[in-house]
Amino acid sequence: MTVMCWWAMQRANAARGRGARQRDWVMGLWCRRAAMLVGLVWSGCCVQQAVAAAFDDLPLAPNSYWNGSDMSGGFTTGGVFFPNSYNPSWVSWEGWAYSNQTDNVTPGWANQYSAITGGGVGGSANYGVAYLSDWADDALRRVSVGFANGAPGVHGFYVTNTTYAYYSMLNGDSFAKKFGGPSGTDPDYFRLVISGLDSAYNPIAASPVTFYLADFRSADPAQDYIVNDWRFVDVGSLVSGGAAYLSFSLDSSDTSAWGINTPTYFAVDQVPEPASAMLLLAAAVGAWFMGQRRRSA
Ligand SMILES: [Ca+2]
Ligand SMILES: [Ca+2]
Repeated sequence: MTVMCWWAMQRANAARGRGARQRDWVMGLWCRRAAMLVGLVWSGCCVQQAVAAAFDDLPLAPNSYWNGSDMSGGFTTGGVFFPNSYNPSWVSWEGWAYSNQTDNVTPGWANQYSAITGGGVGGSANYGVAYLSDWADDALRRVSVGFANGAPGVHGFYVTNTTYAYYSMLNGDSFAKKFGGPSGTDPDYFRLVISGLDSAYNPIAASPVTFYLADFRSADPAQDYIVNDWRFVDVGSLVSGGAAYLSFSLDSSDTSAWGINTPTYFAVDQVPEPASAMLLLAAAVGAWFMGQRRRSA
């Protein structure tokens, strides 16, 4: 809109010499209103950006992680609380951790805090790591939405596989199968299911959002994949549907009597949402245009 406006003003300026001052004035008024509207929308989206959980506001030594061993029960980034349960007897944890580890080549549980991307979204150091087994408490699955529930538009976050889960699915390990099986044709999948909950933790009407961290269901082997980059997951339908919390669970085609065999981990990160980047650009063009107008007035 602002770009169109700028183009129209250039046309009007070119026509100024031919006595188009009236049209120029009307267009200027319209453009000021357009720029103001963009500014308002932009400031609205910045409020949402400010609460985006990017994990980079959390202190972390190089090549390390936080897994709840301080028994604090969770952490907050960008105003969003991520619950954690740590068991000192077993030296084990569940729920949400955060990490800046970069090892995307070493398979196995000992490398459970690394994302397969080797870092956070957009070159950022920190990212979140979730470990949610079949038996994880509901309270450990829930994360507050982080912006006003009912807000329309594109809302979401970035997700990828952990190095541990990625290589387990790619090659198989002592617990889990190689995805596709020996023939490569087994229709395996590993997916994240995100449900919207209201403030009393009841499911909202909007359908859960499903994201495939690996999908071998296609009959065409070329379509089979295991995610190894950051992918945006749009949960706008849950936010606009009134979700106060998002509840995360994992689902795999590879299960046994003890539950999911695939390592039940995923990595998560956040950056300004795609719609915000477009609005930021529009606002910058609008601001430049207003400056031009003031100079020429
Ligand atoms: Ca980050
Ligand atoms: Ca397949």
